[in-house]
Amino acid sequence: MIKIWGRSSAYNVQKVLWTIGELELPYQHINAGGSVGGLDQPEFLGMNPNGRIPVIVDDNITIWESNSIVRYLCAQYSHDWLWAKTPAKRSLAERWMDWELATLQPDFLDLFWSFYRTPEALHDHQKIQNASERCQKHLAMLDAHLAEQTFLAGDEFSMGDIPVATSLYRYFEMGIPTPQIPNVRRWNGALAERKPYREHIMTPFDELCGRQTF
Ligand SMILES: N[C@@H](CCC(=O)N[C@@H](CS)C(=O)NCC(=O)O)C(=O)O
Repeated sequence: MIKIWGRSSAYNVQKVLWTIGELELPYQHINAGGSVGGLDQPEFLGMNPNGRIPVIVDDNITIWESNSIVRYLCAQYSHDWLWAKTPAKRSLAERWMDWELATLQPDFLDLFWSFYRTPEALHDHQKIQNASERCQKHLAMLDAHLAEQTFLAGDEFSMGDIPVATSLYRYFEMGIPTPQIPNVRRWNGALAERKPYREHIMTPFDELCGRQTF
């Protein structure tokens, strides 16, 4: 059975839980990180020398980096459903996973930390404004892409939807004004019809509000 380490309020852990839910895989969830800690323990560092969550163990393989775990699970268990068979078709999903990690996430995390995880009295309004504008630029591009197709990689749900949508749930729910992005909203609405998304992504994250540790 797959074992996954990581607190369920961590959005990188949520990507993996959502994927496991889509694939209906049995798993054991071990709480780690956050107020539970444990990431600096030798046993945990032996699995992930970065001391970060999520980590999974499946049979004799240990994997860290959330998007790599999502890729592994889809390749290993989705029987060509979430993991497209041809490299060309797969690249349509993979680019959005890499875009999430390299482009959206740095700016979104900047916004999330400066707006949501910093106590209001300590807000740096210029920093929030700058991060918000960078996110809006990314989302305008995403909205234009989704004007042309139902999901990120085409007309069907794929692994490419998981990382981006996981970040965006927080963007929409953290209480900051958001731009008009009707196609992104429509896509989000379609994802909210999926049970694993509702179970693992549409969950409260208020334990992180104003909290600058972990
Ligand atoms: N790029 C890594 C980032 C991992 C990461 O930064 N995880 C955060 C949670 S989202 C963490 O370990 N935080 C420490 C903690 O929760 O104690 C990934 O995608 O897996």
